[in-house]
Amino acid sequence: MRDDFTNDTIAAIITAPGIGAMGALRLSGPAAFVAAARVFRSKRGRLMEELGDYSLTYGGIYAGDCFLDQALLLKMKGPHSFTGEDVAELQCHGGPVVLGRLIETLTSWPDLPIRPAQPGEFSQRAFLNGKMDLSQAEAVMELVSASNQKAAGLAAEQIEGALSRRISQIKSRLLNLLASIEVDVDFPDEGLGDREGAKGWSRQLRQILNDTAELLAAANLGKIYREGLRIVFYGRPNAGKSSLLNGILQEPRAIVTPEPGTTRDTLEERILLKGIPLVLTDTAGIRETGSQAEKAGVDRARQMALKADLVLYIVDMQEGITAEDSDLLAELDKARTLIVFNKMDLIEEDENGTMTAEAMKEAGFEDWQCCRLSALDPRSLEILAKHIKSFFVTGRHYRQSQEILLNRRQEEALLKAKTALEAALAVLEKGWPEDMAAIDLKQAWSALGELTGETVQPALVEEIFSRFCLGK
Ligand SMILES: Nc1nc2c(ncn2[C@@H]2O[C@H](COP(=O)(O)OP(=O)(O)OP(=O)(O)O)[C@@H](O)[C@H]2O)c(=O)[nH]1
Ligand SMILES: [Mg+2]
Repeated sequence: MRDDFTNDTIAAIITAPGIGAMGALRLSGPAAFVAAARVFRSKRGRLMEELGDYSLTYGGIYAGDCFLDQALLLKMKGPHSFTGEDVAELQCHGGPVVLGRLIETLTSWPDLPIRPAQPGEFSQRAFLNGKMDLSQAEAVMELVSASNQKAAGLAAEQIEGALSRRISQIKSRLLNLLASIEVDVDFPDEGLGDREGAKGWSRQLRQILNDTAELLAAANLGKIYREGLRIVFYGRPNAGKSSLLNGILQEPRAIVTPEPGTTRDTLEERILLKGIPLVLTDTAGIRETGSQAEKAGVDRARQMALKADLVLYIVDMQEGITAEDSDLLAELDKARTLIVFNKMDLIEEDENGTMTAEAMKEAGFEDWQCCRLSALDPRSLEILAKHIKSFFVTGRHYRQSQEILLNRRQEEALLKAKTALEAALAVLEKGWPEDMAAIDLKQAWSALGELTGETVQPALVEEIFSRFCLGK
């Protein structure tokens, strides 16, 4: 972190480059108002000191005596500003020339050094001045880069402090526990450390651990909104996997032929289905084969199925659930699999319900999720969408909980906290000395602090904010 942090004033264009209805430039730091006064003249000739601490003033911007544009000056006095410092924002017509001249002028005075801001520097100052914690600052980036409404909504909640509140609840309970253990280590004669005490600690710790695990589960759900639900089309050759993929995409993306073994490689496509972002992967039909290319495809398909959030196991209903299907299904996780009976158009309508039910029962999969459709029928899309949505949203398979968004850094910190809490619990339950548990609990505390930024290293803070865009 720079030593001159509290002394220097920074400036940057905060609107996207190019031509737009509006362009804006932000100044933050102790000299923000003095600098703004040198380039801005109010229409009514009012001086900067005469303007309210939180005010909007109409006027013009100048480079020396050269009039550049009409503008609005937004004045916000620290600490009640975005960065916590004095902030002046100049809003004018959007265009690269005027704003370019303005920033040049602002950074050209030897007697009033104003520095161009680095990417993310305004947000970094907001963080360092305690205006928001790290998880909130990072959520700002999530919000601007969100690809769908839900992800944007989750990011917005995080900016409002949803994640911070949950973390701080866990932390305060952890601190209580840690304090009572430490008291006991320091003053063993006070009699707190009897067997009852240790049991109470374990109970409290289990609760803290539960909450942490729940937060991680909620993060998994949030991750799906950010990165998409990974759905893999899986099954034997010719079942209709590629046909169904094409049906959902409403375009002939994958090659379909009546020949088994048509698809060799995996094929990935993204789509937004009823507001849920999906990453669809078509795979090679699973069978024993002499062809090297097909074999490689089959291996890939199996790997994809293992990594999927949801496997659509496609069954060719002309053949029903075969022994091979049973073997393949047995390798899958029931909670993450939807059996799709395909080619129902080839089955008599009045028979289809009983046929699929019987097939499931015979094969021993009667309690698995299933649906019936025909990949060639456009109405199938509705059926499938309904199942995917119910799988995803009603939380039959994922526990319904308030989703949160975590980036990789945050997820790692949370996992680290959980591992440390588990280690502490093991110590307490085995009746080992409690100061050993205290070491683990302190580690958990520090890992949780990394999420909100209290225990994070300054270098990491620099690194995180440098990923922000210029002007943020
Ligand atoms: N009648 C009917 N035919 C279908 C249906 N779905 C797929 N087919 C046909 O079944 C054949 C195989 O379809 P594909 O989509 O290539 O099957 P696949 O599972 O991708 O096959 P591989 O890539 O070889 O593993 C094609 O001739 C499709 O037209 C369906 O619902 N009804
Ligand atoms: Mg195929």
